[in-house]
Amino acid sequence: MKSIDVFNGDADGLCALHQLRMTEPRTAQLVTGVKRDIQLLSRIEGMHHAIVTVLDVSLDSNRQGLLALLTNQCRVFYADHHFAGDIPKNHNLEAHIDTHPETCTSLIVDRLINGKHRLWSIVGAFGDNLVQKARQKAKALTLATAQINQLQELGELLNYNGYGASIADLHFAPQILYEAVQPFENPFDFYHQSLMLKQLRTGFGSDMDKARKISPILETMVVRLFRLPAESWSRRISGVFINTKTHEKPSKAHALVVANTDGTDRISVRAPLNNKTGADALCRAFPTGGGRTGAAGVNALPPDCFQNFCKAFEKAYAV
Ligand SMILES: [Mn+2]
Repeated sequence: MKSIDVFNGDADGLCALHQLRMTEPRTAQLVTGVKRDIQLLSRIEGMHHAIVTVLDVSLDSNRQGLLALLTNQCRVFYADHHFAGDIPKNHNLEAHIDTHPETCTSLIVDRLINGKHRLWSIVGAFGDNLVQKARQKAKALTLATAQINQLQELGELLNYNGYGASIADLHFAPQILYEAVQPFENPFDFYHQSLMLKQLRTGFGSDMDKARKISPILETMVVRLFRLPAESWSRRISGVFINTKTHEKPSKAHALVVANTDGTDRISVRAPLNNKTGADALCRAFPTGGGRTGAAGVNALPPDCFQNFCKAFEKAYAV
């Protein structure tokens, strides 16, 4: 039977698949995309009798594709931490869904394989901004502070690479980055040897220098909202930028706006770090919105909704 590995093109998706394939090696067709490109199953819904592994993309967003695959007698293994809605009951579906805000797909896989490649699960958790959780796991392995910082930087740089409107915005197509990581059982070896990682570090530094000059366009006691210009570097840095801002002021909710080429706005929302609630509900109230309780977004907000979004954002986190 043909195997297909479907994974989100961010650090969490990549590290989840890497852990699984080190544990259970398999030659598979890879299906992935930029981090925001989550409707990955729509690309393969015509497949029959395949073994499909799906990682780190919302089941609810892929429901149609999933049901088609199950109808076509595919066997599907699904691990994820995004909003799933009803999980279809089907003997060909093995679903491991945990939407707890302090977990991610790499940590779900870590649990399933009994911590066999825990270092990579920690990289994935850092990538998904679960900094406390990742540090706690790393400390339990008695890693030195310098090593923990390396895993964090690795997670953040892999995650940084996933952000963009299309593959053209990215330094590397996620599939290429995954294939570069694949030979490395130990993330520290990849950290020290990879020239691709070096290139990501340089690109990240230059994007971040530009972003640091940007001030919030709205700031209250409870929220901050930023807008970055509609350029490739903004789209690449947006994820790390908003995470950095959130850590600067952990009691405030954050939103970041970057215009799409069609005039709509792409919005990322982070709930306050010390109260990871409400981001998903806020974003789902707008067309093309979705996500998790702590981190969510609106893919294409019509320009005439922007003021309403600002009001709803302030209101969602008003004390
Ligand atoms: Mn994730």
